[in-house]
Amino acid sequence: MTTIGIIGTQYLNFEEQPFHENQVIYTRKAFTDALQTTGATVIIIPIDALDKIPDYVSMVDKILLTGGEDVAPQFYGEDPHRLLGLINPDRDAFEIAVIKESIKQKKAVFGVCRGMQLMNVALGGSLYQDLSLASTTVKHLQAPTKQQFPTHFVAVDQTSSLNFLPERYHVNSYHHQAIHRLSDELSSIATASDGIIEAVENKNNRLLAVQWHPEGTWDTIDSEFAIFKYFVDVL
Ligand SMILES: [Mn+2]
Repeated sequence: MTTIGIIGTQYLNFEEQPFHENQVIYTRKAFTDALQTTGATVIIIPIDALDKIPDYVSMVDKILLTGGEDVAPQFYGEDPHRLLGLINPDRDAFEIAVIKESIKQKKAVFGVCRGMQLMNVALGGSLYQDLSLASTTVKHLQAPTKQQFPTHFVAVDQTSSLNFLPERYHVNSYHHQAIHRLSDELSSIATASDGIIEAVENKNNRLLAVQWHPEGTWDTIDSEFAIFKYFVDVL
């Protein structure tokens, strides 16, 4: 049995919360559905004091970092650009410490979207605060097009952990930020046609992350469910 800990997302702002104006900690059901379908046991870990992190990480076999807010640029030494979106520095600090503790305890970490960007920042990399600051014409923010529709291609490194995906692969895309300076501790293993990094890994430290949203397609596209299977069974 493999136990996966998902770091919970927070709704803190009244105007964006549908839960009777109560602040909540939550995760997308698609994540728990996909992971439970692999046979994994899943728990949601609330954001807490940093000194609790060794306990939380020790309770699980692997960690999932989900999507959400922009990573606060203070964590890579920049001021906020005017196109920066909503941030939650408490969540950033907690998840950055979770990544470092997971490496220390030799536990695997899988990041999705913001989770990939945060992994890069945690390991010394930086982000484009908005894709208009990068030279690209590919549409990486496909909303309002639904998540079950892949919209742009990526080239997958066939020597990487994601070699069970085809070299020319089609993914959905819901990001307005992207990796700028890649961490020395990560390798780019998938890129869009404009050069934007779409997946990273560190095999020695059991780190893997994708910029797209496999939880939006896991129940309709076999290769996307295979990413969750790889996370639970292999990573
Ligand atoms: Mn993209």
